[in-house]
Amino acid sequence: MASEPSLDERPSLSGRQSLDGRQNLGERDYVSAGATQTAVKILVVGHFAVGKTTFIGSISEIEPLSTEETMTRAAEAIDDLKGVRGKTTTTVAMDFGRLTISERVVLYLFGTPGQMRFVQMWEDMARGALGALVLVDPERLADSFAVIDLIEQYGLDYAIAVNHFDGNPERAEASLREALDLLDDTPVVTCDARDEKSSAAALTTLVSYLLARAG
Ligand SMILES: Nc1nc2c(ncn2[C@@H]2O[C@H](COP(=O)(O)OP(=O)(O)O)[C@@H](O)[C@H]2O)c(=O)[nH]1
Ligand SMILES: [Mg+2]
Repeated sequence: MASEPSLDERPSLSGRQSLDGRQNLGERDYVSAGATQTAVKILVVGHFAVGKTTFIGSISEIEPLSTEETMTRAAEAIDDLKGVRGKTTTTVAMDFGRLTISERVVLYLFGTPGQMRFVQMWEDMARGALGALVLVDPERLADSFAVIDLIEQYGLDYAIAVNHFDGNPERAEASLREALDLLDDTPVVTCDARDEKSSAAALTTLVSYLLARAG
């Protein structure tokens, strides 16, 4: 038996590209007959404009569901737009996507808004989640504190994905760990939320960590 295909070797799907170039993947593209699949719920969390919608959009094998709305003036007063590049929409509820990472494991991704006014949503979102990927903008680290507090409050294991925005200097992992007060074994990866492979690598790191912890 061949080993499981890596993310780079996913079956090519000639003729199945949709108009926007997104591949319309169906379960049969990945799953052999009789394979038992495990659905894993993963939260993709982070503060406003950290890249959650971008991340799920780049990686989802189904057309991601995203509830973006053009920001109203009212929301502008609430969401902190300082230092946020060209952002004209905000997620009013959540993003949803799916990623098959092996024949047996399918991730269901729930992008969960970090704005404090959505806190009541976390109760539902956290239920049944195996863990969370916390997207962090190294230039706005303080904005991640509340999100990490929430994740810890709900007892979810997590990994940090530092979303690398162009032009920003790399921040040394040690200083980032210290600033975010992370445990030694909490994984920290760098990613570009616009890039499918980079986002997939971040999720794979998280899932390996979660599965190792689940024993
Ligand atoms: N340069 C760069 N821009 C990004 C990256 N990720 C997201 N963006 C942009 O940052 C803005 C906020 O991203 P969005 O996904 O809407 O953030 P959300 O509020 O967390 O869902 C958008 O204009 C994105 O195009 C990234 O990795 N690099
Ligand atoms: Mg969003």
